[in-house]
Amino acid sequence: GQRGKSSLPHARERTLIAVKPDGVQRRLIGQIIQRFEQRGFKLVGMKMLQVSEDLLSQHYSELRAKPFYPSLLYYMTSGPVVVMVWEGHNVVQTSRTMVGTTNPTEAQPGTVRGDFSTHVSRNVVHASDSLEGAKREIQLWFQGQELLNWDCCDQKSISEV
Ligand code: IDP
Repeated sequence: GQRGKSSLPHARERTLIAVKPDGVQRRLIGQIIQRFEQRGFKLVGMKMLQVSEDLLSQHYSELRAKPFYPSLLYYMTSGPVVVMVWEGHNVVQTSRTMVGTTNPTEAQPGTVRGDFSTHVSRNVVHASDSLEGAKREIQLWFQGQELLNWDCCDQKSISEV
């Protein structure tokens, strides 16, 4: 019957969202979680941690040559971050839209960055930018057993898959 369809890959798409140290300092964790919950995504993993330089250098390996890389490392290790995995239909792309452009100067009001930030060096939140990136980042930040497969009681009202 229809029940088996809940395991279709696109309904199970996952992405990594992190509240960066500035977001934690500014007490924005709750508001950011609320946006993903109310959109209809499912939280399948979450933790607060002080990030190591080693993990960050892997997370931002593509940015190593950038002039802002040292200050990015300093900022991201300046305090705790809250890292989460969210699941749902098209969650990678939809999350990027919800988070807004990298540079808050261009971010639309209504997006996290457009509502809560003004400068690219303190843009509050991270969201994976592709399916492959999400897969890589989730494996980097989480152990398999830290991610939960659970059924949301309202799933059938949120998506037909
Ligand atoms: P993204 O976070 O929107 O995916 P990336 O280009 O992957 O954007 O950059 C990663 C992070 O590096 C940004 O979110 C921001 O915190 C920081 N960053 C990017 N460009 C600059 C810059 O020009 N100055 C300072 N920090 C930057």
